[in-house]
Amino acid sequence: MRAGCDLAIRGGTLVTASDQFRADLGIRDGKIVEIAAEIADAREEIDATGLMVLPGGIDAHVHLAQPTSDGTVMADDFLTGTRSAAAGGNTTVLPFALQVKGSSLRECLTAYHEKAEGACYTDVSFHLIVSDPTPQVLGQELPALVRDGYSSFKVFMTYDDLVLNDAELLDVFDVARRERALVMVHAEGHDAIKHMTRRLEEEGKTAPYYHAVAHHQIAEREATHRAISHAQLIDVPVMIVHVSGRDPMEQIQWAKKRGMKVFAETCPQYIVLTRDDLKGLNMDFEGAKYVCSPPPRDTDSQDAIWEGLRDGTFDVFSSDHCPFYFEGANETGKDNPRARTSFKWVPNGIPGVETRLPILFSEGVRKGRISIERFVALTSTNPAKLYGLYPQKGALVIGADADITLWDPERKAVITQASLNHGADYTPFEGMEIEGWPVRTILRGQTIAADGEVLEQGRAGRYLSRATSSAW
Ligand code: DUC
Ligand code: ZN
Ligand code: ZN
Repeated sequence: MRAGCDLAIRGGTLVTASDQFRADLGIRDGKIVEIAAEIADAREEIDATGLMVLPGGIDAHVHLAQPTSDGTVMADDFLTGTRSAAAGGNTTVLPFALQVKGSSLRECLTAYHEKAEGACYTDVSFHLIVSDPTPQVLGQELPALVRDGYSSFKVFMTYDDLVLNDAELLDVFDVARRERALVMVHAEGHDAIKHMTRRLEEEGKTAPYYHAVAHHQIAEREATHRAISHAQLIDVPVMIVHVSGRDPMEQIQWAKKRGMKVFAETCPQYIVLTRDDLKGLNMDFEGAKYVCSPPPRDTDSQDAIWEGLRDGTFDVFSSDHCPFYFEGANETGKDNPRARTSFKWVPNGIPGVETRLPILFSEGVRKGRISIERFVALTSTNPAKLYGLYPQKGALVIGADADITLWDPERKAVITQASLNHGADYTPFEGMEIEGWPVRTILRGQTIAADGEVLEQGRAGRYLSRATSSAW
């Protein structure tokens, strides 16, 4: 006799990256085992009438408990960061294990695993950040790590402590080609940013707003094209992350039109913030709350990003959750004495793992800019495919992990710091009115968050070893 389900989700509308339909969904032993018009027997059930049943959100770009060059402490560790992710409808997050220059990648990775062990509400898997591509790293560590399931890594074209020069980028791309890994590129031109920063400082333009001038869209466009050209030369797929505006996006369209395997990610800050937010109330320090790299641009770029989200220029929509305190104890926040002397000392990054899905749903689906299927593709199915987790994750199919977000498309909410679970002491999206909200997050069949409350017994997140990216 066929075993019954542990849990049946009844009466909802299932939504995938390509389809939506009314069905019940049955779960046994943490897996989806049945999708049918009606499921007969189940030990427990959830009434999902009026709700959408989505594959759990996968946030493929978050920073948690990451070491910084100046000792600034991040506002989220794995405990608070994944708690916030779960409340926001996510079942998997992919943070970065950063190689500190002079250290081995393996060493940094081991330390990072120790931080995550037993602390996660969602499943997690790590991208690597390669900051020191020594012959040992390129020849031995990186190939071995890709084979161990770390199938993606990020490289930076800016930041003193992270930047790789063109020769180093090409070397890393070579390894990615040999090992069939996916390289994520932070594309901003280092020298252009440094030049602009020096000039602005000489002119006394040191307020947070000038971060957006120094990190000019032209510097992002140039670096994006350079990364694409290097990838073309080596014949390797690349993912351009956190694309902020029209100019870099056009470079991606240029490459895609030519059939290159160039993939792209954008984030909430590029559709709902602009560089004017960095002005604060009156060019004051409040603007530091919005300092991130690349910075938000203008309304023309917002329009372009929406076009790109609709037409497939963008493959992935992530938060780039990189949380710092605004105040923070002992000068650990954005508002610290050195940052008051120049924007270049303001920690770059904003929190957003909990608000990513509501913002895209509300601004995108509710306002008719993207379909609900596209929403699922951008926030769950595509990241699962591109980062080697599909179909275990990102899919409502028999045999997949029962990672599910129940979504109320009608629920109205206002984003406020008080209502969020992250560790930061502010949200850059304060006061945003939202329509549509995740009302229950289910990880491998177990409810981990419901109505904004994260369940302590839901701290069941596991580490995921990943397969080769679909980019190959
Ligand atoms: N790059 C990121 O990916 N996140 C935050 C800051 C940065 O420069
Ligand atoms: Zn980056
Ligand atoms: Zn980031």
